Amino acid sequence: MTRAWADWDHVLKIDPDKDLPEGQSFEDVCRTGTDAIEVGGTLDVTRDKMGRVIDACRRYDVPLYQEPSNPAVVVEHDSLAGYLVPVVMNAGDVSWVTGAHKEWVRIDSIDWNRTHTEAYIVMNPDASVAQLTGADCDQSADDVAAYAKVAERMFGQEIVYIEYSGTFGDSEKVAAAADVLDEATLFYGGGVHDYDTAHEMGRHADVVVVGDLLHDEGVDAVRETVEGARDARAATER
Ligand code: 1GP
Repeated sequence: MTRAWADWDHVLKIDPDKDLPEGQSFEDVCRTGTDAIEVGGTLDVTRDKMGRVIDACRRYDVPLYQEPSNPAVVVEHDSLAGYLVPVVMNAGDVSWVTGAHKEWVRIDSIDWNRTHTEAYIVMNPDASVAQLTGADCDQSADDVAAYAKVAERMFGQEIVYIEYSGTFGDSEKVAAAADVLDEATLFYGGGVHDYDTAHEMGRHADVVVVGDLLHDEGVDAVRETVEGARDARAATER
């Protein structure tokens, strides 16, 4: 089955705990040209905050996904295209591999057709996600490639996500993961802030994820990153 993300170049991640720049609306956000919106954050996220962002975005024509950081913030909403649930391959705390998931699956109402996982490789030790999950971020390009292969071949993951949240990462490590993946879609996120950074990571990753830029700089800056990711895809003809 072909998944929606096979055609994506760009994802915008909205942190429900952060505001939009003054004067900007969720309508502006949904018109940036991004292929999909993920609603999720690591800290201080509640179901209410999640719900508010989903409500504000749902009338526009962009697929909306929730990325829940734990089962307590999962929002059931018909307007969601689905749930992208993180699994952290290099977590020190096994809760982030199977523990939180084990609690979630006790709920009877899970819609498995709309529930998918993302195999994170967390690479920035200063990021909240690294600290929360106890991730070992000291990974060479070979290590990253090996984790990517484990995710795809042993754990059957359809999305491998190299996460440098808050800082721009090492494109050689992203390229190393891209080289070993066959079927899985490679996401890259972290520190993408303009056309050039989006283009650079978009040359290796299938999908460039942009987060903080929206809250810090706003929709025009995001639009530039959409162009960078698209042009990179066109140039590499993936
Ligand atoms: C965060 O990968 C995303 O989960 C995007 O990172 O906020 O650094 O853009 P930034």
